Formats: sequence, C-alpha cells, structure tokens
Amino acid sequence: MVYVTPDTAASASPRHPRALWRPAAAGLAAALAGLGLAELAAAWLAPGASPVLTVGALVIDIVPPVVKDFVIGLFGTADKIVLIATIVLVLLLVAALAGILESRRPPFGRLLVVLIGAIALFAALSRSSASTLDAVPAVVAMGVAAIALTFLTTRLPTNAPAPAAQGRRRFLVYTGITAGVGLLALAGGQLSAAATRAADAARARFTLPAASVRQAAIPAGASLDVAGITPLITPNADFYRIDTALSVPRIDPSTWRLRITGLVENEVEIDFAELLALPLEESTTTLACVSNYVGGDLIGNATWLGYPIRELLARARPTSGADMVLSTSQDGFTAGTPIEALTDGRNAILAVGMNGEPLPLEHGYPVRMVVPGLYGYVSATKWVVELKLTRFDREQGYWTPRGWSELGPVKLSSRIDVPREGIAVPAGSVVIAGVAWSQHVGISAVAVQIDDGPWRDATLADAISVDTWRQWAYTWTDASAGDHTVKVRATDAAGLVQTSATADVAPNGATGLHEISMSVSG
Ligand SMILES: Nc1nc2c(c(=O)[nH]1)N[C@H]1C(S)=C(S)[C@@H](COP(=O)(O)O)O[C@H]1N2
Ligand SMILES: [Mo]
Repeated sequence: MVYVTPDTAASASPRHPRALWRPAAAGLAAALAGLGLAELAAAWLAPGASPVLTVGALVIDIVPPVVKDFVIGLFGTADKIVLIATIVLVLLLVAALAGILESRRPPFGRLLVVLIGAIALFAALSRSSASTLDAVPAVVAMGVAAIALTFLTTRLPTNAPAPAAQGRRRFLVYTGITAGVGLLALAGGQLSAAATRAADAARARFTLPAASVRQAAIPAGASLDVAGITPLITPNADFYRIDTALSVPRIDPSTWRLRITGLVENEVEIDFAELLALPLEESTTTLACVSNYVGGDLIGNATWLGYPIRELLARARPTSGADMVLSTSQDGFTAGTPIEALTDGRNAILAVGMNGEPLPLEHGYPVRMVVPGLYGYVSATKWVVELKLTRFDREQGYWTPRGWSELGPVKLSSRIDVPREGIAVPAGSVVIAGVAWSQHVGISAVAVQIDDGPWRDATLADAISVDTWRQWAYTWTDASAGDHTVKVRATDAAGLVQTSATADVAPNGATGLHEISMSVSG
C-alpha cells in the first residue's frame, strides 16, 4: 500500500501537479456513504431527524424573512425542493473540498467533515421535540464520512509511473464501493421512510368503528382533585413504550391477518376488515411492564377497544393438551400467555383502539393484545399476527430464556406521585397522593407512613374496575418543618398487604414499598 503525503507525491512527479478530481471523488464518495447511512439510521431510529431535513429546517429558521419571501416568490411551492437541492449541492461541494483538503493538508479535510457534522447535530438537537436518539443520524454521518475520507485519501494513487495503474484502479474500486454503499443506504432509507408515511396515512384515514359494548361510564369519583396527580387515563402520547423493535413495524392494515394455529381443531384466519366488523368492546385496563421498579413509570392506563380473544379461541377449538397461547408479532417478538387468562372472562382482547384513536404505530398498530393482570412481556403483544396454541413445556415466549419467568402476573403495588420526590413543600397541610393497583383483584385500602409514625389510611378514589389502578390521597394536616420520608402501602381486595420486602424487577417484577423524601419548609 502506498501512502501519499504531499511530500512523496511531489517527489514522485514534481512536474505534474496531482489531479484534483481523485481527492474530490474521495470526498464525494465519503459524503455519500455518511449521508446514505445517516438517512437510513434516521428512517429506522429517528424519523424526523434526517440530517438533510433538520439542516433544512435550521436554514428556514435562520434565513431572514426577505430571503424566504424572495425564494418563495421565485419558486412557489417548489421552495422546499429547492432548499433540499441547495443543501445537497452545497454538501457535495464541501465534500469535494474536504477530499482535496484531506489529501493535501490532513487532517483538515476530516476537520471540515466534523464541522459539517456538528452543524447537522446542532440542527437535529435544537428542534423542540428532539430526543437523544435524534443525535444518531448526524453522528453516523460524521463518523462514517470521516472514516471513509481517511480510508480513501490514504489510498490515492501516486504519480509514480510503475505501480500507478494498479493503484489507480484500486482507488477507483474503493471509491466506487464507498459511493455505492452510500447510494444503497440512501435508497433503503427513502423506501423505509415511504413505508412509514404510508402506514401513517393509512392510520389517519381509518376511523374506529363504534363499540358494541361500551365501557361503563367512569365514575366521577375515580379522579381525585389533587394538583399534579397522575391522570387516571394516560394520554397516548405519554403512555410508556417498551419493545424490542429497532424500528417500529409499519403494517399495511389491508394486508394484516391473524392466524390461530397449533393445537386447535380448526385453524382460524381473520383479516382486519373482518375483525372490525365483529362486535367490539371497550374496556379500561392498566398495562404494566415487569421492568417497572418500585415507584417507576412503566405503567399506564387506557381505554382500549377490541374483540375478546376468548371468542376467537372458541372458533379455533383448542385441543385439551394446550395450556399456552404463544402470540407472535410481525417483528418476531413472542409472548406466552396461559390460555386460562384469555378465557376466564376477563377483558383479554385483540385491541384496535386506544383512548378513542386507532392504536398508535408504536403501541402496536393495527392490532395488539391487552390482557388485564399480566405484565406486558407475557401478554401484550403488539403488531400481533399469530396466536399459536401450544404448551408451556414445549415453547417459551421471547423473554423467558432471557432470564424472566414464564408466568408474569402483575404484583400488588402502589406509588406516590404527589409531592414529587425531593420537592420542598410549605409546612401546614400537605396532600400526599398517588395510585395503587392489584389487577384482577382490586385495591381495598392504601396507607401512608410518615417517618417512623403509624400507618394512616389514605382516602381511596372510586374504582373503575379491578383491572385498573386506583387513585388515593392522604392529607398530612400538621406537616412540620424539616426533612421527612413518606412511604405508601396498599392492601388488595383479598386482604393481602403489600410486602415491604424488596425484590428486583427480574425475574418476575419488583416488590417493596415506594418511599420518597420530602422537605417541609418552616
Ligand atoms: N411486538 C412486541 N410487543 C410487545 C413487546 C415487544 O417487545 N414487541 N414488549 C412487551 C412489553 S415488555 C410491554 S411492557 C408492553 C408495552 O406496551 P406499550 O409499549 O404499548 O406500553 O408491550 C409488550 N408487547
Ligand atoms: Mo415490559
């Protein structure tokens, strides 16, 4: 391998200044690779953080209105395309420049790449809705382009006559491969982004059918009037999200099918239109994650619209040996649910609606499972496409061989939401409030302990049902100045008192009492 520095190049051929096009091509290929992989990463991981589009948005933000008006006047509705084309053009010019710089004055080409990457990073993270994942595309672009640039510019052919042809050919091949990878990734990213837009559009066009069985009206007394208390129904946008999907599956509902297979007398297949035509039922159910630590927020409560799974299982007629339904997601995730939990009369449903909307894409659109009383990892398969009747001694859901129990009933628990941990409150009367849940059993009492004082009963809000969390509140009427700890403990309707013994979230859910520290100011 011949490494070219300005000195060796000059001595190899003092009279012929090296051609500029090769380093420029190296810069272009490196930029294509960086940009292509960044767009792919954006499409998969951070829709909305495409470097070209976020830089475009930044440009729109910073150019003076006169320029904006001028451009819009000139190009009309094509202004966005002109903007994107301009950004890409400028980028390619800078890339060519970076290639030339890197070949003559390393590492200035790389520095230029890092500078452009930093602008893209700033553009991605300065948006109001930005999350840390949005940094990924810009960082990918910067890293890939810098590495590819170094790789290619150190393989520039020399002007020495003898091995030159070979070196030139090799350089061309490397540059071609780099550019090709970039173009392929770019195409892949565009296809994937188009699929997302199509799924979004299909979801937006689709209106939920009316429920045949409405959720009984939620009692007015189910929501306590306490400032800062967790809302009784979790808005979709705030609902926790847990899944193994690197990119959210985008399912075209017109191609969606659910198959019921395995130990059944009659295999059943149902499509989306058929599912929607069935009498759908509304039910409010709390969904909790087994990874929710004591006091954590991997739990939410929604009103779901769906069809009872027991009805579909009845059509399939499971054979007597079956004791598990292994549900499979379109992305390969599986959950093993006891048949009993799906057939014992609780609201175990194939859900299509969440709080009056079609399921959001990240919560399983078009169809997911919701089973009251079981942690999500053994029951709540999103993007579900198959229910296989089988046996616990034959198959395992996704998380079981990874250190989690095969059964995952939700444990009795409670949480303090008000006041927030560590918040200073004025002395006098302090309201302490939160939620408690014991799905499928119900909550009968909640008690609060301040410091080492006696346990005192909190007031319970009305219950929606045994399958949802229940709000509670306790007013500490004579809060004295100083630092205090507050603990909460729930009792379920069967008389079980929440244990103070702590257990880790693995293998089947945390236990222990939620405790907060509170400083009361004098
Ligand atoms: N397809 C699929 N479904 C899944 C999962 C997953 O990883 N993939 N995770 C499960 C887990 S662990 C939980 S807690 C719930 C979370 O559902 P949510 O993201 O709608 O809150 O989904 C369940 N369904
Ligand atoms: Mo979970």
